[in-house]
Amino acid sequence: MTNRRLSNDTVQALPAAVTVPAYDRGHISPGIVHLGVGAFHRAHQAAYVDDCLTAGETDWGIIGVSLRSPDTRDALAPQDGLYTLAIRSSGEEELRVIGSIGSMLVAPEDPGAVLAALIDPRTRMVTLTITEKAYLRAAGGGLDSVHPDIVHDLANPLIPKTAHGFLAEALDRRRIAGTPPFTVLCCDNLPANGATLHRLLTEFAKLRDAKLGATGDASLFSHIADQVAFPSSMVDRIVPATTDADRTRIAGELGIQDAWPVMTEPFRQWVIEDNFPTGRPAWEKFGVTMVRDVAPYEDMKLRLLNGAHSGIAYLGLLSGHATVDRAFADPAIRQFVDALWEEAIPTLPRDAGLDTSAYTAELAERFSNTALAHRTAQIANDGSQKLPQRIIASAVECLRAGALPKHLTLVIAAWIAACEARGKTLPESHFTDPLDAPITAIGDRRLSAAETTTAVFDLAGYADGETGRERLMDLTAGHLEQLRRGGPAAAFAGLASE
Ligand code: CS2
Repeated sequence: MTNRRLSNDTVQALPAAVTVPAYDRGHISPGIVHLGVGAFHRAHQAAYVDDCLTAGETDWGIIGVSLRSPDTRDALAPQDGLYTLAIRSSGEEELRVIGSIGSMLVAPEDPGAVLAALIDPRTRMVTLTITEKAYLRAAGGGLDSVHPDIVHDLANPLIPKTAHGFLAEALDRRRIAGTPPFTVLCCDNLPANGATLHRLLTEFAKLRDAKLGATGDASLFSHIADQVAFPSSMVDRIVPATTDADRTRIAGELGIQDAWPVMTEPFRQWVIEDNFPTGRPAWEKFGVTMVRDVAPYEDMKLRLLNGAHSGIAYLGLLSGHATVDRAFADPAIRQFVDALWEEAIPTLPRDAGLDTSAYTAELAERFSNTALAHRTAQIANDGSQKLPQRIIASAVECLRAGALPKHLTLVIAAWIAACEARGKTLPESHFTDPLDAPITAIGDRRLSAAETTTAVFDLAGYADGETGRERLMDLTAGHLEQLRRGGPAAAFAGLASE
């Protein structure tokens, strides 16, 4: 196998079956700075933007920023930012080289360069996929103002570490320079993600104003509260982590090396609130749905897709299934997911025109895609940050409506049981969570199922202030007891006998 790498020089000589950028990359100017240039972004937004660049919208190139690790930049910089997107369905693979990421920056190496890109007047939009935990929400949902990185960024505004610190400093400098603010488009799996980020950033700006003594016209808080657009969006595409076997297979197909190809499914969806005062690409030409209100789509996706995903991940791990398709082919898990959907669907808005049966039928097909090998351990990461919007929210509403969220609460119990299984029946650190230290400390106390559940709910702030909280903890504790006694089989049997 050749050692030649994918790059601007080699891309035109790829086999004809591989789709390559059909535009002159030298004539693209950057209009978007993206924070969190991981695999999901490269399979989703970067592909939609690539469509727009192909259609001649040349001023929407992407500058990709990693807030933490240099890995993506190290893999893609020698490739001029090019990478292969492998679109896989059971039995077929389509390869497409994406050219929309023009350059990449690694924030910890050079925060000044990231700020320079953000304040460049050509940057009209900042998009984010930084994962749930990087929004640094405290258990109650507000900004975790005592988080060391927030404390750092308030003390050192010129060398920020967090997305909040970068956005605040850049918006302030643009305000002072008289440059219109960029639009901030959140693309993470959070409910009302634009409004949530807007709220967190205004909280950050308030603390920053207080520290800098900025009041009146100099207040960043008022500027962000009144002048900056934060459209919400629902993003969807399943993106399993790339393996070495994928790299070898793709190199074989291309005839040259690609250090970091991205794997994905044929399905893609993006629903965006149409609020872009500084302009946007004509995404709607490529299947993006531009709407006034994203909330119903977001809730449907978070509660049906992601909620089921978390259930499949934890129950799958406890049942010995390494991938989503294998877990979903297990009749007991399949039946569980159907029942979970039945519980969650009535919590969705009825008047928004959502077709939940078509949606769940399509999800069942997507979860059955054997070519993806989407690992249950990948989805299991960061459960404490994911369950509130995927499971707890629907469980609370289900109770409010007088129904019993038996299946939803089993997902919470399965998460706790999967955490307890690490280092025992599951490998140590098989998945991780920002609350790992306190979760492990709770496990080490060998408490009863009820005591453990209460300690975990308190720690993660689940259903805080909700009248149904005790009931949710009771249901969860009952499931946890069964899981500890006899694994998923006992928990499923318990559900059936109620
Ligand atoms: C998954 C999501 O890892 C996870 O938690 O549930 O990444 C999921 O694959 C995407 O949201 C699909 O759009």
